[in-house]
Amino acid sequence: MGHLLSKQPQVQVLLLGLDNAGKSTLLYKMKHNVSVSTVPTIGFNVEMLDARKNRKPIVVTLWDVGGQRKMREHWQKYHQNAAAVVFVVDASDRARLGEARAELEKTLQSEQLRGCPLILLANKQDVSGALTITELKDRFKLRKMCSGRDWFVQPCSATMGVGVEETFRKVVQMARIPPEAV
Ligand code: G3D
Ligand code: MG
Repeated sequence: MGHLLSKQPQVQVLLLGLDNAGKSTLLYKMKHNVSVSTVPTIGFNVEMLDARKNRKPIVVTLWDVGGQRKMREHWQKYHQNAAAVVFVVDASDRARLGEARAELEKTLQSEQLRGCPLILLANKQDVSGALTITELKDRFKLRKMCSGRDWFVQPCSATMGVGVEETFRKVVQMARIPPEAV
């Protein structure tokens, strides 16, 4: 909890996506690959990870606010201070792609997330038949959906730990640091 008292700039990152996409698995993997402290909470998981951006130490707080329908109304509350959004998609679940796309579109339409960078994760790449990042980009019409913001699509397998470090590096690189925090 020392982080809360530290002078290091803190960035808030939202982990979003449908239930079963792999958000909690990813969060857990990031924590154990990159290390640091946990804050137990009710209704969602939070992890604070140390990182360096522009050679300065920062603290990245990752919010996994839950993908179940009843939790989705709470996403809005976490949008305000977001430095980046990580939207996790189960790339092996073709049946729910439309639902995932609709959820992402709705999320990006939030006024508070205007211009907020997006990292789209094509998760579960270890499952045969999973959509590639190119397929996902096309199916989501991502270029059009993301006009006016930075975006990046990362393949990963949260369970295998493949693409997880790359995701964290990308998050740190793309996160917007509030000017007053530097
Ligand atoms: P959520 O937090 O987005 O709801 P979870 O999703 O992290 O709870 O993961 C949902 C299920 O998907 C879990 O399976 C988890 O192990 C699995 N999963 C997550 N990431 C991957 C991945 O990269 N590959 C594969 N094959 N499975 C993954 P269970 O069976 O525990 O419900
Ligand atoms: Mg979860």
